Amino acid sequence: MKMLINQSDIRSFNEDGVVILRGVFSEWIETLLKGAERHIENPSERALTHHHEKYKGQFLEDFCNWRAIPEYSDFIFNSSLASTASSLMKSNSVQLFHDHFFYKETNSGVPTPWHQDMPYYCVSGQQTVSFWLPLESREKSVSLKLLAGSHQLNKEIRPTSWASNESFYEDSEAFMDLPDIKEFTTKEWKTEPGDVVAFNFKTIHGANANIANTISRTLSFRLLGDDAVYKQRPGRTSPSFPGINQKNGERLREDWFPTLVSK
Ligand SMILES: O=C(O)CCC(=O)C(=O)O
Repeated sequence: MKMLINQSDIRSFNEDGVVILRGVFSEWIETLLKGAERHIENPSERALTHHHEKYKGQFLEDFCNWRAIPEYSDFIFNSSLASTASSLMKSNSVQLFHDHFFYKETNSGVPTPWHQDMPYYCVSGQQTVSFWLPLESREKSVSLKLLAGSHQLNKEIRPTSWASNESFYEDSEAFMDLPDIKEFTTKEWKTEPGDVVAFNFKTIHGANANIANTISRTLSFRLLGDDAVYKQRPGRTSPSFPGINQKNGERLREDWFPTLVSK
């Protein structure tokens, strides 16, 4: 398979916790758009919507739909997603964690707050990667923004509910507050369909609100490497996996989280 990334991309991903890869999934955009259209017509019962009182549009997010949307599973199993993840994470194995869809209607006005993904998840480990794939051209001001090096903080950031800003778990002592974002270099790019922003689950990131007259659809595919294992959190995770029935330190069950690469 054609190598889509180079050593400098791998270095940036590991040092900064984020790298942009230009045009690597261009040939999959038509398929993913078809999937996103199917998805928006049939959101799952896990979908959440967010509104801003001053704006008309809504922001919908939905999780774990790769089994229901054939275009997503085609992409996951047949594109270079998994081999790219293996190179970036320097991992012999790659396991699918889940997909996450972000659909922002025109003038939805709801920002994605600064956060780390990891503390919302039932996993721990260093070898993790999310691929944030915008399906339309995105100006820098409405693209993803990430804090370089924040994946190396030695405590996780306290997760909060995006709707109420309340702490997600009762045992919130295990977490730290969001650090001063001015102490980090912010990475953000104008993006085109086919580009992907790859980042570690611990990299702090957020996005400005869509106040434009254009819709914004993005898919994030979350993948796990060799050292990623199950972690019991002090409450319900997001996404939640009811009935997962796993113990701390176990590799995630293969029947729910298929292995995509195993060297
Ligand atoms: O696109 C967004 O608004 C947020 C994306 C995000 O938080 C993620 O992919 O983890």
